[in-house]
Amino acid sequence: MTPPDNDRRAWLRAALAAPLGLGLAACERITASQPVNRTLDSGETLTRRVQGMLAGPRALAREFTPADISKDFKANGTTAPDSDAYQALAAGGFADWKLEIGGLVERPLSLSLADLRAAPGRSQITRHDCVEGWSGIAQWRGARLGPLLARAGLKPAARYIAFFCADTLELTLDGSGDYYETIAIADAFHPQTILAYEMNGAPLPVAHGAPIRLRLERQLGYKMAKYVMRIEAIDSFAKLGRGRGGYWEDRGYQWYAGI
Ligand SMILES: Nc1nc2c(c(=O)[nH]1)N[C@H]1C(S)=C(S)[C@@H](COP(=O)(O)O)O[C@H]1N2
Ligand SMILES: [Mo]
Repeated sequence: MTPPDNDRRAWLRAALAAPLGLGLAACERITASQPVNRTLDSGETLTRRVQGMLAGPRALAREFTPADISKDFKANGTTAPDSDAYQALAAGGFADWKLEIGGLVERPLSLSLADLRAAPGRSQITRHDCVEGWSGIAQWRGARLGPLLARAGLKPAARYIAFFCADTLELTLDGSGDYYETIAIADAFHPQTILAYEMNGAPLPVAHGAPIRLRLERQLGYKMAKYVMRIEAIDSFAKLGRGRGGYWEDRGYQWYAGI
């Protein structure tokens, strides 16, 4: 009989090989095809179960030291949203920017950058892994998402948190090219899940998502929405974008994307 420990490792290997091992195309391009998507989805459920089993929902992603910080952290996907509204906010140093937190909450919030800086925060040095195969280590400082959601008061029907961004990555007639992401409530309350307003000790640069970007440290890079303008608690993501839970998920990538 196989000892359970070996069994688990084999599972983990299979689960981890699935999302990264198929030679998926770059995040900037739209190429994933339907048959590939189905293969990926079976690995997805496995990754999620294995992550829950081995690590537990509260396990922390590895943190690094200042000496590990990457000299050259790649900026990927959108690096400068081109809408007039975003450009105007950026020109004003985001002084007029407000983060809306709404949807299935008792008390919708509208928060300035100063409000976020005053909220319970966290700083962490972590590794960002992009599905394309590159990674980078940086220090991120931001407001913890959990306490903000607690302040807003989630209604019982809330199952996911959705992030709506300022950028359109693919021009479409129906707006389904606007970047958005959704995550599970449990991951939103993970201690390392933050709305980062600083990278490596400086205000978050536009290329990396100013004024704030999500850091979800146990997931792949595409989950970490940059240029977040609005957050909503929702019960289903079926009606957002093309219904698969995120910009890249709508184009074939996995929803949970655990690493
Ligand atoms: N709004 C928005 N968020 C985004 C993207 C994007 O194009 N737009 N790209 C994603 C991808 S694929 C990755 S790898 C990371 C890149 O973050 P970086 O630019 O800080 O490296 O952001 C993710 N979040
Ligand atoms: Mo990515």
